[in-house]
Amino acid sequence: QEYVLIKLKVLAPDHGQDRHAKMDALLKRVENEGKKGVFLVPATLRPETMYGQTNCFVLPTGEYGAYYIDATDEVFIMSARSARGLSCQAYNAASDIYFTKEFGKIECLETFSGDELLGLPLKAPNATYEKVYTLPLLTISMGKGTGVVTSVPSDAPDDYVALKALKDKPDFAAKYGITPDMVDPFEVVPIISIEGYGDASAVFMCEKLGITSFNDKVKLAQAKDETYLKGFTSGVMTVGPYAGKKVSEAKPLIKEEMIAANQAHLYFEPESKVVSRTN
Ligand code: ZZB
Repeated sequence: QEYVLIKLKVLAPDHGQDRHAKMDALLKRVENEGKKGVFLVPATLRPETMYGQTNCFVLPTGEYGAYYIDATDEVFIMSARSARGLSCQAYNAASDIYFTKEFGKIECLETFSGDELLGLPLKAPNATYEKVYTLPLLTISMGKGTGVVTSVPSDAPDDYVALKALKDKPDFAAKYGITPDMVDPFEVVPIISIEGYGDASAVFMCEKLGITSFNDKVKLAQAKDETYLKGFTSGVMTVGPYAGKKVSEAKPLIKEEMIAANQAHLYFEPESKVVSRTN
């Protein structure tokens, strides 16, 4: 499975939350050492949807690490499992450069619980919003991708349901230290138009199937499958430099551009069956 790692830059925590002490210290250390920044690195199959990002998700009880990437002189926040995977992969196959100096070895500078990453401000590449926040998502699998997920509620039904729950239930959000200003300003951004589904297919499908929560598992899976398929086969971009182009044509172009701009990298992992056996 080929994923695209998207680099969301961690900005200085701006809510005075005690749980951000470790991140504050890491950001200072990275700055003092002249390294190029700390990034949350969600794995996605839909790089063309990054215009619609409204937030990033982590699993509150998940375990994450801050890993030093020699190839870019940056620090990536991801699961230990995915960091190990990355340390075995080429950063640039053509020039034989690997992500880390030593094959299969990666330096962990700090560890974080998902909770310690919640409420962090981030700069997300291609996003319409200048700054987005890290929010909780309880259905994240730590055995897939990097354990970090970027949120596109216009085109991902899971993301729409999760963001809506945090907006509609301030008590639920408060339980995770999420304040209204981290969710309320972030409206769905329409980015892809699909005939018969409007310009925010995930919202359309959730409303059509009457999905109100994560308990509607079967319907959510159906909504996800249908938006995936329709988005790719008949979606047309409505934003960005490829507005008017079909998703199937724009996707590889946007992917290559993001990689060339150092906003994204390729990340490979074994097919899911193998992943679940080894985890
Ligand atoms: C942005 C995005 C925009 C995504 C969209 C989907 C959609 P798959 O097919 O099951 O491999 N994801 C990535 N890692 C995880 C994880 N550890 N736990 C839960 N979800 C994860 O799914 C890959 C997609 O699932 C990824 O692509 C990511 O969300 C999420 F408009 O990134 B995606 C209809 C889906 N649309």
